[in-house]
Amino acid sequence: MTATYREQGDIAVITLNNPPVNGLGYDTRKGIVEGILQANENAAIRAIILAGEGKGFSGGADIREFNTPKALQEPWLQTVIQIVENSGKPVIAAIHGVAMGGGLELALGCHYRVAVAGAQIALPEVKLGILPGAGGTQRLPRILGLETALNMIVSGNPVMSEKLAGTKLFDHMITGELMAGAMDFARKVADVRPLPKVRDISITYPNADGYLQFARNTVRTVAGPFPAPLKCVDAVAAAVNKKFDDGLKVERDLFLELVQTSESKALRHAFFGERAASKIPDVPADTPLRTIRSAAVIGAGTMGGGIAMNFANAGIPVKVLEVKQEALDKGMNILRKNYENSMKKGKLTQEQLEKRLSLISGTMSYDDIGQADIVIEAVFEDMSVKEVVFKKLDEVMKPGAILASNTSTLDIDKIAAFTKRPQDVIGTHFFSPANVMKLLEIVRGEKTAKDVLATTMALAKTIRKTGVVSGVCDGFIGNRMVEQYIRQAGFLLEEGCLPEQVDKAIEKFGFAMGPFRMSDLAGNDIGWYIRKRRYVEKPEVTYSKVADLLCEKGRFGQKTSAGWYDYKPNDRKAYPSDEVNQMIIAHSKDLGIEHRKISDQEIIERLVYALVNEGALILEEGIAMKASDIDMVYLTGYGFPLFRGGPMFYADTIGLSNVLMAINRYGKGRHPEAWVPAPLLVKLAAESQAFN
Ligand code: 3H9
Repeated sequence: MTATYREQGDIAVITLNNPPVNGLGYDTRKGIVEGILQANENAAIRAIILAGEGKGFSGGADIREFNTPKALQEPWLQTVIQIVENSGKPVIAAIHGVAMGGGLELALGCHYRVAVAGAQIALPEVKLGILPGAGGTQRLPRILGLETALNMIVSGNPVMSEKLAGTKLFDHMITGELMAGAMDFARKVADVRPLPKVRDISITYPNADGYLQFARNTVRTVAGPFPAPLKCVDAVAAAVNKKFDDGLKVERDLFLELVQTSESKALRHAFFGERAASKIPDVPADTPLRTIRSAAVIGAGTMGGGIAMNFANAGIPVKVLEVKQEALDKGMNILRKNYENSMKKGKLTQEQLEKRLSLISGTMSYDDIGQADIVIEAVFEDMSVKEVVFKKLDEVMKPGAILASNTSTLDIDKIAAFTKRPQDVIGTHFFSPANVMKLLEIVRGEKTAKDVLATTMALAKTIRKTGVVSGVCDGFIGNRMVEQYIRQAGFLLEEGCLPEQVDKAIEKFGFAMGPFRMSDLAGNDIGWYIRKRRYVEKPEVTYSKVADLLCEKGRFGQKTSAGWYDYKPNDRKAYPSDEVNQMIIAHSKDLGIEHRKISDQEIIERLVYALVNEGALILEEGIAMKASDIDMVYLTGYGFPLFRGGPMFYADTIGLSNVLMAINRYGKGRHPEAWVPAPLLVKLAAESQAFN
């Protein structure tokens, strides 16, 4: 039973018991209704308490039921709330932990609410691309006022229960044990009539229409491609302008509309994808973890410094090692500047800045870092340099320390083999800027111990990253795929595009930045360095040579004020470059290619399907454990548009047979070798299946 009923003297207690967060799935909804009816039938019962078992009252509707028949199976949540509200005996919601979404809506349908401090109160539906669909948009403004309610509904952000003490939301704050306090309260109000109902409160706000118009304008500027935030305003407007039941109807219609949108499906995919990423089939959730109380980072460059900040931000002391005093001083200065910039933007107080800086210390001696629980190497991307570092780490680090490499492409197994403890070696691939980007690719070597993997995944959570496990291969999940994307971008230049056209098309699709602006930011020399290695190691892989020509001109990107675009001092804007465009056209002529007009659709398909096809190979090879892991890598590390749910999810929405058809069509173009369809894609398309 996911909702249990018991009687304690003259009080009935209905307890939601549907782990992990008491989601209001079909069985639970049915249980609540049965409990309310049973309590009403028993003349000895004077009041009913509704409470949650475990970590909270309720996290809301069971998201897993969405788009399944069960979600709409009666009793629907609105029906449940109606039955609660119409109960002849008072119903008291006893809240702890979380009251979110449908959970809060259920509480709003009760006649009274009591809570302990520390509970998160929210209507977070907007974050899932929907709106509160069980009366939340109608009842919250009645009880908290128009402005506070609208802010909560449009932002979806939680407010702590103690902050809401004194508002009409809570009739009583309980300082002791929740259930004892709720019992006392229930007995006090048991005979009060009429029963108070939130629906009966009227919303008073001077010039509400003006305020709603202002809210609409503000929300429009921040909602981007997501329809839900504006619909939230519409639903709240109905609370102001319509009778309660008519407002409920407006809300219900908007909810049903939003739940079907691809944006909402993508957001829900990302929500579950993030949680699924932390589950590793052969590493049980109860694997004992190693303790991480201190850290060290090798290299005080941009990456090393950013990585160190992550530890300091999480309150973990970290030592940064450099071989030269000058480099160390430079790195530590940049770190301080980064924190000072955050402070100037109001994101950090002086006290927090000092605290964080006090957790970071510099050293030039390996002996100083030997006692760290984890060390992350962030030195130059070259195997011989890694060899020197890891041999040294093997000498100095205490037994049991985790030895991690921030390599973005190199073989972790080879790196592990430089030590006598390969079981302690793992890849932790951060993304630049490492203190900002959410993604952490965690590379599991052949010999990486399970507890090292589990500890590193837990560490990712501690430092507020999305940890995604990748197997060992050149470039791991993210960079291996992006190579195909960049490759297509290069071929597009040869065939008729200019950098600006490619970037604009893919940015319109929703990417944060097109491939050429991205390369200019990262440094074109990095790709050049990798390609030079490829020309020797994998001569069969074809590339457009146009990027090499660019680098031969010293146009490495923003850092040299010239890359695919021109840059002006102190201005990050990319200005199309005549010199580069002429170079591209001349190169095509040399190859005997006549420039043709290429549509935005072709650009988007070639870039995105190149990702998808490589993603399918990565899945098939077991480098990624599941398709949603690939999506999480792209959503959190590569600026793939969130509202499209990641490359694999996007391919699913297009239909894999359509994707395959396009791939086969592009395979008839100039570079068939780049369009060999992944066998997994072919198989799934034939079976009308999806990746996710
Ligand atoms: C809604 O209510 C619609 C209504 O307005 C209208 C209906 C008609 N359902 O985050 P965690 C799972 S929409 C099912 O790691 P935490 C989650 O997948 C809903 N499952 O824990 C994970 O499972 P697993 C509005 C859910 O302690 C486990 O719980 N509500 C739901 O860090 C632990 O999750 C929301 O949007 C759910 N509603 O944080 C709340 N929620 O262990 C979304 C979570 O198998 N949830 N799970 O991987 C949250 O924000 C956080 O989960 C919460 C707990 C704060 C509750």
